[in-house]
Amino acid sequence: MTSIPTTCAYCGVGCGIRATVTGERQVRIEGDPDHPANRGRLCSKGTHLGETVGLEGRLLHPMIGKRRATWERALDLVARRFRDTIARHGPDSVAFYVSGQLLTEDYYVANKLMKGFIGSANIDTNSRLCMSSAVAGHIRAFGEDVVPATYGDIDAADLIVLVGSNTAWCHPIVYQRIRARCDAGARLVVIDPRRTETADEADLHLALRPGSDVALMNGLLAWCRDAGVLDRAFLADHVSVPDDFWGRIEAGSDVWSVARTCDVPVADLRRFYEMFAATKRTVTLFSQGVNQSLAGTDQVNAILNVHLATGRIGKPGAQPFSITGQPNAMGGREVGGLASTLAAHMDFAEDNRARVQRFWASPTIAARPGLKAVDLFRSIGEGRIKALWVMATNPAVSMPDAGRVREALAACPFVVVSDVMADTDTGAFAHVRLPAAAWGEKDGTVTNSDRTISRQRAIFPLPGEAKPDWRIVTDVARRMGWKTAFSYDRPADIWREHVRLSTYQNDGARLFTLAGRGGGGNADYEAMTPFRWGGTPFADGRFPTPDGRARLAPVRQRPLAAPLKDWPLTLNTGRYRDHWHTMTRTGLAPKLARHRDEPLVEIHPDDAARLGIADGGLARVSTPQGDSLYRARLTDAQRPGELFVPIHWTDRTSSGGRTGLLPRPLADPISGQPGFKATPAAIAAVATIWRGFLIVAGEPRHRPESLWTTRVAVPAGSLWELAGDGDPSRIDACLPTGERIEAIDRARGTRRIAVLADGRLAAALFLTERGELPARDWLIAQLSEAQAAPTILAGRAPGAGADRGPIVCACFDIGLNTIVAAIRDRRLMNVAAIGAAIGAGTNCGSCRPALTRLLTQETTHAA
Ligand SMILES: Nc1nc2c(c(=O)[nH]1)N[C@H]1C(S)=C(S)[C@@H](COP(=O)(O)OP(=O)(O)OC[C@H]3O[C@@H](n4cnc5c(=O)[nH]c(N)nc54)[C@H](O)[C@@H]3O)O[C@H]1N2
Ligand SMILES: Nc1nc2c(c(=O)[nH]1)N[C@H]1C(S)=C(S)[C@@H](COP(=O)(O)OP(=O)(O)OC[C@H]3O[C@@H](n4cnc5c(=O)[nH]c(N)nc54)[C@H](O)[C@@H]3O)O[C@H]1N2
Ligand code: SF4
Ligand SMILES: [Mo]
Repeated sequence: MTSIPTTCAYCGVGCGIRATVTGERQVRIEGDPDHPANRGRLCSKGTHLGETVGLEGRLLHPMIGKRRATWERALDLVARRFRDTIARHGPDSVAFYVSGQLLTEDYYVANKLMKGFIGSANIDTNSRLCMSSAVAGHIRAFGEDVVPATYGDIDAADLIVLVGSNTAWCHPIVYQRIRARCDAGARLVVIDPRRTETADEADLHLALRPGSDVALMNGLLAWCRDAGVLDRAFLADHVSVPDDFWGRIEAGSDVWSVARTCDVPVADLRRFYEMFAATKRTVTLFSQGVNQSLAGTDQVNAILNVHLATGRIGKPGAQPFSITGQPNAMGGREVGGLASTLAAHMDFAEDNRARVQRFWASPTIAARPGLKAVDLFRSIGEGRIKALWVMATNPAVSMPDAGRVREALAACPFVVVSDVMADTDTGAFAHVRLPAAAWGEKDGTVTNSDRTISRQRAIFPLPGEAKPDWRIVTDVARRMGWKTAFSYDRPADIWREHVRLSTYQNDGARLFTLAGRGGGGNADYEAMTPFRWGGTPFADGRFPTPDGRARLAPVRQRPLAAPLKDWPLTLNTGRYRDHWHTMTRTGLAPKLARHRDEPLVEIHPDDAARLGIADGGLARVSTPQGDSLYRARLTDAQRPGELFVPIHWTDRTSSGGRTGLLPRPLADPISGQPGFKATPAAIAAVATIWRGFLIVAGEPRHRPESLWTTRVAVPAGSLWELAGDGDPSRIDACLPTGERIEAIDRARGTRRIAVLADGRLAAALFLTERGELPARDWLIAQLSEAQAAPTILAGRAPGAGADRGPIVCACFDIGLNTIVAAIRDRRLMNVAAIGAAIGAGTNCGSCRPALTRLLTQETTHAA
């Protein structure tokens, strides 16, 4: 068996994987020791990729409406409807909404079709929701969207600052690299309103008021100037400083004012400023806490200003570092797949348009930027866009004000969705659904956060009638009449064209170039090993602006709105460690489902007490846009007045947790990126009469409908958490047929029903009004036993058996209670000792921050 080198399906860290096919749709996943991004390591999501490659839930044939169709008919229909709409209403009446989860080759052809052949720039991407403030900030400061840093800079840094980034959960392998550097003496500062697991391990955590990052960074810049650590020579030779710059920065930037604006202790603020001023080798990594704000671009520039003015850029260990979310967020930026860019890091300037049109030999070229995501969906709702093609993204869930987005999709005369899954919230609105090849079936390239381009390779044959995205787009383009321009036979053909465009009439004005990477034939493409483009940008102090100088941006902190009477809280949204976005893939992996198996609203205990919200109870979060239910978790990791909810739950998996309904459809005026991290909101407790759960082999006969219903995959079946106020016996109808054993205790309002089929557990339903509920794990394990235990209705093994608690270590299935018991009984003092004793944390390492927290908790507890 030979292993195939490929790249992880998930985050922008871009880890290399070695995949060994071990059977029919079965694969062994190992970290690639030769890949520069991860050197053999993988986090929990990458490690468990093999659990997500089954064909369960896949879309395997084109569908027109609810009917299966041939590719011929589906492609003809898509091409005809787009052509007719353009003929009648002009090129701007159609749009593509694409994704950082497409491969570069897919992205390239979609962009070429829309901008060069349809002649509109109405192609935007979920990167608008993700990276566009960083893109706009880079262009404003550097003249081009170039990330100067590499992961190697982390290894060389003495101070690492994380702004608005829960790196331990969202970029776990970068985080392990940061930890390794900290073990070697570097210090870590985390700037995040929440005390995340990332913040838990930091030398300093600044739990700033949401949206106050500009004040914090301007304060730092003013401090550096006063401390005499500005790099005067660098500023004089390489940076343009607007006339009124220092005056604008300094107003309100003394530590006392900043501490007040940011609501952080002055002493902590000073400590951070002193550390930064004293440490030349500082890397500042930032992600969505910075980008996803109505002032996102200013926040990015506030960070870039500090690095430019102190000369901490383009040098080993001294860099600003925007880390990307999706596996190919960077590749999408390189092909120019945002509505606001044209192609290959060129904008819509006349000479660029002419150049790209010449290169593509295209009949037309978009004259101006197209609609950005929020405006795009608004335009669809207003009937101005009449045909939409969505590829590899789930906007009915992930757009802000998703309720309006759904209305727009429902009203749109023609919606095409290319997805790998049959049943998604967005697919429900599609007139045509096209089956795309998934990770493990597709071939192409991706670019990670540090500009490293790697191959993704097919390890399985295409299932059913699925086709790669580039092929689907090409087939439609040819049917629309552009046969020669889209005459690709393989991703390598597209790659070579992409390489040529990057070098086409590029005298060095554009740093993005893949010169020398398109030679050789298909064999070279097949054999491509990871490489980084761009060398060490800015090392020579030259920037890709007309005068070669970087630019400081005079950004000011915008006034922070006082709490509104009806919406007094601030709603923050983000990610969980083991879930990926709308869970269409990670939702298939039982090992990933249990770290957090329900959508929680995290709330400070003082707020909860005031509002009568109990830990573990249900609560309704509402905003002017919509409302949704969550299970409440009380935690002082939240600042008072603020709530945090996850983005992962959808109609497919839950009656609650519909976070997309809540944020405002407002965006940063420069980048168009929505402000997902701060929405005025309210919360109220929701009473239920009973609660419980259903564990079933496979799926229930139909979905158990109750006020609170959430589903996760478990080995051999599914687990449904339930709570409601109606008659609980309704739920019985979901149970499979078989031999029933029941215990009904009316005094406690408890119903326990087990269904056996040939002695095996087929389902277990446990509901109660006042009583206790058993831990789920033992019952879940019973699904995999040939013979159900006689104590099934007790919910635990004969002779007890301790509840291992919620899963902390996803690799070895180790629960919180097991870990705490081990720490106590065996007096374990550190993460390594826990690993040696029970194995937790020794594989992917994603749970190490959680283990550290448990150790601290236990030592404080013991003291
Ligand atoms: N496990 C997992 N990993 C992922 C993903 C996933 O779905 N699951 N998705 C990937 C993608 S596409 C992305 S974009 C990245 C995102 O990665 P991150 O940006 O790390 O993730 P988020 O949880 O969205 O938000 C980061 C933090 O910003 C903080 N924040 C909120 N408001 C503010 C503020 O005003 N100032 C500051 N300084 N911080 C603030 C939040 O409290 C949160 O902890 O993760 C990638 N990796
Ligand atoms: N409130 C709030 N909302 C947010 C965010 C937030 O922090 N808060 N974060 C935003 C960010 S940063 C992001 S990146 C978005 C992510 O949001 P989405 O992009 O909507 O999330 P995914 O679930 O990754 O959607 C990808 C879809 O593509 C499908 N797919 C997977 N692989 C392929 C493929 O190869 N081809 C095709 N055609 N389809 C494929 C999957 O099945 C899935 O349906 O959410 C954004 N929305
Ligand atoms: S850090 Fe995890 S999710 Fe991200 S690329 Fe690496 S293995 Fe995949
Ligand atoms: Mo993202």
